[in-house]
Amino acid sequence: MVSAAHTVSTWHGVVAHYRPRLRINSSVPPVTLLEGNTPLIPAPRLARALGGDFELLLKYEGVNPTGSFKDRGMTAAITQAVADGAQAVICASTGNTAASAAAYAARAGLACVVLVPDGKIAAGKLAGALSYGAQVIAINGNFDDGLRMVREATERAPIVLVNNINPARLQGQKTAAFEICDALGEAPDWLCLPVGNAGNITAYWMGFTEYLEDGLIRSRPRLLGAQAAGAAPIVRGHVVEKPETIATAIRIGNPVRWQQALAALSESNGHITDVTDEEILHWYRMVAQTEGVFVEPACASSLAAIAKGRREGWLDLRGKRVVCVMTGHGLKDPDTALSGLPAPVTIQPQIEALLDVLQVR
Ligand code: AN7
Repeated sequence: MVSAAHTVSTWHGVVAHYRPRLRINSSVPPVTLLEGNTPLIPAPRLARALGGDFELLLKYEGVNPTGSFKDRGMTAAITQAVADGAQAVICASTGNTAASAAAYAARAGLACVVLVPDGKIAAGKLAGALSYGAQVIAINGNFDDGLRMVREATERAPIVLVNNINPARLQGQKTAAFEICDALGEAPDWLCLPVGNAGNITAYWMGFTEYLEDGLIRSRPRLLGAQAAGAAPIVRGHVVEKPETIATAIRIGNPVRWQQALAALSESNGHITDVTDEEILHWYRMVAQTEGVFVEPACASSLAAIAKGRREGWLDLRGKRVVCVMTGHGLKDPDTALSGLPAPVTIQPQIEALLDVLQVR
């Protein structure tokens, strides 16, 4: 006989699973939506499109509860906020952090305020933040302006900052590195990911480093970071005052974790490079059409970076195992998904009409 308990997931979220490794105040039960434990999907067809002769795996973070990797950091940050007795949280966001903060705050019964760049946030992210009941404030400015404002707000009002300046966020996000190592039994040769505020690259590096120090892996991966050409402060070496890219998630001109990202890149003997919106859009379509993995545009920057590195000859992946982090779900940004693709053909509900338009090769 199957008892009811057997029908319930044995996964209790990243804070419960990795609690001894997380340096957060977790004196209360975790505020969780059972985030994490995301799939590491082999992508052989995409690897062939990228030149073949290496193994490619996609860490599909889009299947987290609010559709992005931000949930890993948010379960940690909101758990700590509750443990610390907070009543309200605030963040600036290009969208995913806003949706995630709103969801975890709702779950914890906290008030949540999010600042987003007016008109430059993907529809699914705005829909999420509003649906979870956050106070959403659109500013006539970009993410960097919003961050400056929320930092100051937390000094003047009793409200906790949940941007990745908050160390608990990185503590939660480093669990993605743990999961990859737990799944593979070792670290991959390369880890590729988009870089916006540079919290995620910093958190991954922290995770791999801690597993190395504890003898759970023998080596750490090399890091390949990707920025959008119009929003590439780390690649250029200076703040970008007016960042622009189709990949609105990484439309950031002055990353908070800039120095830590540089340290991680240099310690890992890695690379950071910039890719154009055209390249991003190309690989955005490719990952969906070759592997059935629908991601938001920012994610495709890591694939575009691989293509660029191989084309220009500075990235040798022969025989290597590469993990690309697909940080957010494609449904977050339906407008970009639909633009540039033909609308469906409309036909009469008759078989002849269907046979006329069938495109089976
Ligand atoms: C899908 O939500 O900054 O380098 O405010 O949504 O850690 O900033 C989002 C960033 C990559 C970059 N991929 O990560 C926000 C925000 C997706 C993202 C990044 C973001 P970081």
